[in-house]
Amino acid sequence: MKEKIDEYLQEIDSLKANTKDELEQFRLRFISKKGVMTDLFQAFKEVPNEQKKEYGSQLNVLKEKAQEKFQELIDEVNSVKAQDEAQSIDVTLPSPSNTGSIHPLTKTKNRVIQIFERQGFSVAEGPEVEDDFHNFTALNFPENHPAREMQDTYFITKNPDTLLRTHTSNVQIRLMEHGKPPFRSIMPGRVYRNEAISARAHCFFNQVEGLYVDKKVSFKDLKQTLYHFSKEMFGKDTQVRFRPSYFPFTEPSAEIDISCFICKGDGCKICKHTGWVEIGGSGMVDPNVLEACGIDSGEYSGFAFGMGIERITMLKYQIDDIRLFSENDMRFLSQF
Ligand code: 2NM
Repeated sequence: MKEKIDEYLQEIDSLKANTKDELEQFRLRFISKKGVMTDLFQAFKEVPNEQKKEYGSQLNVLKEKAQEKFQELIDEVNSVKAQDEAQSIDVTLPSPSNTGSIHPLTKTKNRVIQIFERQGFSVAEGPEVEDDFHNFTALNFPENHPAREMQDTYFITKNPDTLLRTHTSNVQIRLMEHGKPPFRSIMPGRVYRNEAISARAHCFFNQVEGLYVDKKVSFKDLKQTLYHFSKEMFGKDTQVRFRPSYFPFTEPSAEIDISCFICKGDGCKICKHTGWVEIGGSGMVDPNVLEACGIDSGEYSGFAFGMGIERITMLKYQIDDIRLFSENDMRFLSQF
């Protein structure tokens, strides 16, 4: 009997249980009425009286050990179960909302496209690697115009007739040289200029230009189109002002200013205390440009405009550094 008790004590000591099944097996063997303890107590009845005290206390030790161990095993199995539950995926939970967002420049571009599409414009695209004719010559840039020079334009070293476009006007030229008027399109896209990178300037940025060519298109049409755009983009109370300017490809030419929607004209940092902010340039397409594309400038006239998508986005969201758009910093991007 003593041997049996020692054997069971050792067995209990070394036993482990990770599952409910193993726990139940322990219970059946050492706790339940059909287990080994009942057999032992049965055998105890046969023990001679003078040995009862010794075996009795050993049996009680074994019984207590078994019950202690059983409680330990219950706690262990429960904690394994809790861990499993914590680690497993609950498919009924709502999905986490880190699904990305639309880039602020894309947001602005999409809104600009929407506003002009509602006024009858379609969207046109063209190459970013361009030749001199489509980027400069057809746009009435004189041979020695400063914008053509190395400090502004990225030329391909092996072939200076090939360059990275400095504006999206190359798309207007390609549209006009291959098609017939009327034309009513906007051209969004990336352009390149060899400028020092700072908070306000980058060597690549995005423009949206627009072109409307038909019989009897006038400056009045230009003004109405851009009035409507400005009110849709910046709010219905927005005032628009055209300021005389110069571009090689338009005559007359005008800068487009809108009333400052931050301070409503009172003066602030954004509008440098003038009450007005510049959003782009515009003008009537120079007859030389129409003729370079094979369009009769006696029969047709047109207006064109251009705006910086970064500039509009920076105004709209009050972003003070153009470099943020191309740094892919999630702390910036996730705000949109
Ligand atoms: C601007 C400002 C004014 C413009 C003109 C033309 C074209 F091809 F029709 F001559 N395209 N884009 C234009 C006019 C662009 O950007 C500030």
